[in-house]
Amino acid sequence: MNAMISYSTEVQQAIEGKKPIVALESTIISHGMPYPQNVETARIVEQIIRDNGAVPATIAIMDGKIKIGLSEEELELLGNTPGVSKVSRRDIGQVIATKKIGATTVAATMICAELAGIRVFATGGIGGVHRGAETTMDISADLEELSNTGVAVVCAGAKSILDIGLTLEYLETKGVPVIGYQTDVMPAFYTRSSSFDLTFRTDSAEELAKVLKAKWDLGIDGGAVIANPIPAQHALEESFINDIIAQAMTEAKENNISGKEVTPFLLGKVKELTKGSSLVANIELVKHNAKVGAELAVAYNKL
Ligand code: PSU
Ligand code: MN
Repeated sequence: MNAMISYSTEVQQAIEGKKPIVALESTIISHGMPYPQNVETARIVEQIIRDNGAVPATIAIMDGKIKIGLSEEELELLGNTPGVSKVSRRDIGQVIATKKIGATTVAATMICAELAGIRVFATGGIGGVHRGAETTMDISADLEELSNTGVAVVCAGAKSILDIGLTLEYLETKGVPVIGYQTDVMPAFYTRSSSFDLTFRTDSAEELAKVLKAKWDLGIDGGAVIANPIPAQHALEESFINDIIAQAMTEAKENNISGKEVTPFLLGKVKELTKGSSLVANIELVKHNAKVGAELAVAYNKL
């Protein structure tokens, strides 16, 4: 095995025992939620995956290694150390070589999961094409990764800080299936729906697993987006959240936020402006994605 990859005992045993595994990202912990809710949520999400018959593998970079599966102390370090690096594809070599603490984005987590042979990954939301990208060219590396790397990402869609329509266009061009899980339309993270129809819907983890197996067995590389809407009782009111997103975007512009800071800035502002109600919604949708991710990993493992 690669000397730059280190597995937790739990994940190592799961690999040896051919058990279903669900990858989890760490940028959501370091940059997506405040302490201590970030670490608490990470622990709860791992337990949900165990309770649904799979093994969680939270991924991060520490001590010059890719860690597949984190200890309690490592989770705490990630969630409560100032200056943890946000690591996407371009940053991996640098953060390993300089032995910094790195939190992996969707893109980097997909890369690490594939290296570890893990096919299913659960998170909150993917990055995408930002609103105004026709001038800023701000398009998340997550989309390119979904095109190239063979991991299915269970998420609640893309936040409307992004241009959801352009994000779907980009994914279509890159050949990435976007599969609605018990939905016909693309969910918008805090809300269950958007105005964008999806071309394919599945209603069970077993069906989803078959779709992925058919694609990969044919040698059609690349990932898939499994779009799983936030549970209805936790969804936010659409006009409320849209006004807040608009304000967050104005503030990002006024503060000249650019590059990798854009997404964390917008996420933080939305949380502040909703007085925390967005955080509750965020936690609940991640928990739901973890459950569906575990069910998918179990079903895929049986095929
Ligand atoms: N969207 C969310 N929560 C998040 C992120 C996105 O609702 O935590 C994080 C994920 O790690 C995602 C990254 O991969 O932001 C995308 O950042 P960028 O737009 O800079 O590629
Ligand atoms: Mn960007």
